[in-house]
Amino acid sequence: MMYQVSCIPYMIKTAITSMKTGFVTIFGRSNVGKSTLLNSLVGTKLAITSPKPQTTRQQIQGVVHDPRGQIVFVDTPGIFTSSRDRLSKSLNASAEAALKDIDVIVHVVDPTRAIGPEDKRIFSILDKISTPKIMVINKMDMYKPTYLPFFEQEGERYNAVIKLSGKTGAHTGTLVNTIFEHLHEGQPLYAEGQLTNMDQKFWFAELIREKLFLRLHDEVPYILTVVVDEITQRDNGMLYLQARILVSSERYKRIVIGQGGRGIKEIGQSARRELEQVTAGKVYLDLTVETDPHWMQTLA
Ligand SMILES: Nc1nc2c(ncn2[C@@H]2O[C@H](COP(=O)(O)OP(=O)(O)OP(=O)(O)O)[C@@H](O)[C@H]2O)c(=O)[nH]1
Ligand SMILES: [Mg+2]
Repeated sequence: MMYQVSCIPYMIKTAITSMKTGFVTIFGRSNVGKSTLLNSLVGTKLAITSPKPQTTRQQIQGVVHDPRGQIVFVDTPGIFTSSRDRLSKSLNASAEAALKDIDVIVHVVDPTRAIGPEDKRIFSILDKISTPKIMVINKMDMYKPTYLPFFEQEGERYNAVIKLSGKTGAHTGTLVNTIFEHLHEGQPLYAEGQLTNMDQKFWFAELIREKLFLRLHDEVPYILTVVVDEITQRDNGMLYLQARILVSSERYKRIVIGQGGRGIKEIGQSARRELEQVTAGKVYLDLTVETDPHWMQTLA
């Protein structure tokens, strides 16, 4: 009798809320493909990506809506140990903060590179956390990833190890299935169909910053940021965007603008093409370069 009574509320609860929801942090060293994986999982380009390290600077949330429930993925800046500069410190702090109050941690590794000090630091951070952990061995589309066995040897630290490719999307479904095994029933975290927490100005600024990352070399991508000040839908159907590239000194301003303005012109053109693709319409981009030695203070 006692058994039956205590069982009834549980059954009612399951009938009403049959949805599993939770937050999942995508964590790892720089350049392993965290942002590429987020985009692949969500099915839209939310986060910018580049072959250069330290591309992601802020946590970005991307939502997977599924008949089983909702997974909110949190993309994070890559963990970086070789540099003690202000940007690296702020990026590491932001990444580690994203491990708090979440349901599953996805540690992404790159089997084409040897286990480095960043991976070792991550192993020791994760060993102290009891949250369910999944190691994702990414870039499995590459021919014979040399360091695969070394990462596989570390598999015991994790609840599961999944090999996939964020670039091609191969086996990302296995990752989603495994995450759902570790999530609990709960209320929806996002409205139906909403894919991210980013506002449009920040998202567009990121898309412009990606073009700067892809085109500029050495230290230049790291001394700048992009701010979008205005987005207006004009009567002629064109989307008008006013954006500023902030650089830390006059010397870098000259590099970004380039000889005869050629640099900024090319960046503007490729950014406009990308913005037209994501908005599926015509875009007018008003892009200027300004010196602001204090822009980095705006980072957390
Ligand atoms: N071949 C291959 N390349 C990939 C894959 N995933 C990512 N990449 C490439 O790896 C590079 C880094 O990708 P990102 O997604 O920017 O890496 P990240 O971990 O977010 O990097 P940070 O934000 O700098 O920490 C880019 O050149 C991607 O195209 C993959 O599955 N296969
Ligand atoms: Mg990234």
